[in-house]
Amino acid sequence: MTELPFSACPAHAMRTAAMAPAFPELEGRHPCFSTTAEGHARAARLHLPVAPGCNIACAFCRRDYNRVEQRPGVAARLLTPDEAVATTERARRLVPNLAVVGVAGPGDPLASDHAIDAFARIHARWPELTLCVSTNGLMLPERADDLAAAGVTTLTVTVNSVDPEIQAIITPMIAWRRKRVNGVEAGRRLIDNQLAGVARAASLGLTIKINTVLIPTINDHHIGEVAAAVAKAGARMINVIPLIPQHRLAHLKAPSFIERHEARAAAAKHLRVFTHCQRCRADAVGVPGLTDFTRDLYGDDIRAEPTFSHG
Ligand code: CLF
Ligand code: SF4
Repeated sequence: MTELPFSACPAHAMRTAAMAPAFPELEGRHPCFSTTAEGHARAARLHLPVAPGCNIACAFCRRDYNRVEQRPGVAARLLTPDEAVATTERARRLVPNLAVVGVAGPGDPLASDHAIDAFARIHARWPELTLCVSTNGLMLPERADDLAAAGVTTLTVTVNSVDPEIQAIITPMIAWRRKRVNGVEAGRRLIDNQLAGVARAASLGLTIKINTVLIPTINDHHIGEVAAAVAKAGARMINVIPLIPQHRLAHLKAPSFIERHEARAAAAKHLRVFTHCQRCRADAVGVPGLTDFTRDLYGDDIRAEPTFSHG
């Protein structure tokens, strides 16, 4: 197990510790739905990299298989649903405070059946584990019921814009009903599905967080509108994630401290803001930002495969 340097500054830790938990039933039981520093540090999560492909093309997404990079979209290897069950069994022995099993990539968990298959098997065997998924939301209206039936109770949807013109810059292309859709039409379809999917998942009782990638010059003036729209649809929290400039957005700067603060303040008018995000890998294991069991769990079993991801 590797101890990671704790990244929150003391002032931040004091401020968040002073606030009441957003979800008392999840506080200390789910690192990404705990809103106090103490609650965040208590429970570990296991990410199972079972999602092979993606159905949209985000301009900032560069998926990769390697052991070194700490960011979304990266995993050492892909797991089959069978391997995911065996990996969960090993992780339960290795990680004493394991409470959450999630799928957050490397591709989109709803672009194939792999994640839902893995969840159903894990839920049947260990119903006490909280199951968590992070998706781009394109397939959410169709798959929200399947997620709930498979035992998933916490959901993250990445919503980067609620304006199709802005979305067309961030995600210029999607695959919808076996056809490629481009530009503003793609943006409109993605946003409509995300909001309808959030509403459906909320009606099924899932607890929903939104991840919004803060992209300077593209959506930085628009974060409050995103937060207002997703709150209306049924989301309960938002996580504003600073862009990692790469792929087609490699020319942009990562948002500054002030830009991040302003975006979170705009979001906070509508939703509770999550501030402990560590931009995890798709195969991360441990408490985000505090402990890392990835090497203990996977050893040196690295397979170079084509790259897919979710961020
Ligand atoms: Fe994983 Fe995401 Fe579930 Fe957490 S991560 S699927 S909600 S169990 Fe958490 Fe990591 Fe940030 Fe994600 S710190 S990148 S928000
Ligand atoms: Fe797909 Fe996620 Fe990458 Fe976007 S960031 S292309 S949703 S894997």
